[in-house]
Amino acid sequence: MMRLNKAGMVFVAALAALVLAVAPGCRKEGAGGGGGGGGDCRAKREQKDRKLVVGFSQMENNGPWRIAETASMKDEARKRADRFELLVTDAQGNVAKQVSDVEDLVSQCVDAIFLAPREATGFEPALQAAKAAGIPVFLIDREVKGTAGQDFVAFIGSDFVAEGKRAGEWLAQQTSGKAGIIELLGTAGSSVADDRHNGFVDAIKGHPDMKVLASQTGNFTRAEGQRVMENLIQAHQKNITAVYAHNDEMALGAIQALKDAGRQPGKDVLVVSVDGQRTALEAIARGEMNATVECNPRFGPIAFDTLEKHLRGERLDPKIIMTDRFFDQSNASQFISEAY
Ligand code: GYE
Repeated sequence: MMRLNKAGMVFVAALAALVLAVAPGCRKEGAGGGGGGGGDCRAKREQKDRKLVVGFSQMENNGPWRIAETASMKDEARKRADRFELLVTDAQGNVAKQVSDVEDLVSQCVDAIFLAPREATGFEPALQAAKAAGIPVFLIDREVKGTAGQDFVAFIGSDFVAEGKRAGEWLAQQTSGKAGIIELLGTAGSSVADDRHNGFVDAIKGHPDMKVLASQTGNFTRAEGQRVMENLIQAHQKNITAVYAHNDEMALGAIQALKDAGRQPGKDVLVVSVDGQRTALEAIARGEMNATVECNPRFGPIAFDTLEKHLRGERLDPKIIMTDRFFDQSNASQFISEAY
């Protein structure tokens, strides 16, 4: 063991004090406020032959669409398990929790983050922390306010305005431009709800006899869709001849409310929505629902392909748009077996 005289011991103590004083400052700088230690991240990134750790911040796992999305991300990570490890967080429908989930992933020094953001605003501090730590963030399925290539790398998802437009055009055609419509909106503050509303309004604006009797949020859930629809049936009665729901879960809730009120959804009230989940395709096949614009939740393959392109230094489009199909009476039953 090394022996120290008194002067030597004083020197070692002073050195230790200096290291303690300086260390926290160094850490903050590297991690950009992530709290986990920039030094630590750098050390981790320099390790050779390691798997890349990727975070997936999911907003919630309610309903078939979200469950299918999370499963697709996990399946794809499993297929690429030689190179990637996936950490999944669930914000349980709470934006504040989702922001701190992303900040936690940053402080764990993950190599990349897939973010499925519940709402379009509120993520600025989390995105800044990721940027400062050099962690690329890919938005999947919903957008946030900000600029691709700056606040995040790219958005991967559907064209929601086009989805709303397709629903509106279909309804205009089916009703020869005459309908009393209930619109069930998605979560307030989500990019999807805004876009699906705007696309629909745009498609029906040339049809003065297509009247939106009420637009109310059902928060993308079946239970809220049903409850809101019950109230709107009371208020608008027989004037209702069509429902446009921003997702299948709300459409299925509305169908239940219509049946309970003695109406015939699919026949005296046309129902169109978005997603293409199995229970919606089954409702179309039964004739209780009329059509749904596909919005594919199976993001795993395209998300990881996009990440790999980015890691190879390839240039990415700011918006990577999925192609969606359309399901109605003519084809719904043939897609039931592959649906989620
Ligand atoms: O349509 C809905 C889900 O963000 C595109 O969110 C997604 C939407 C999807 O809750 O069912």
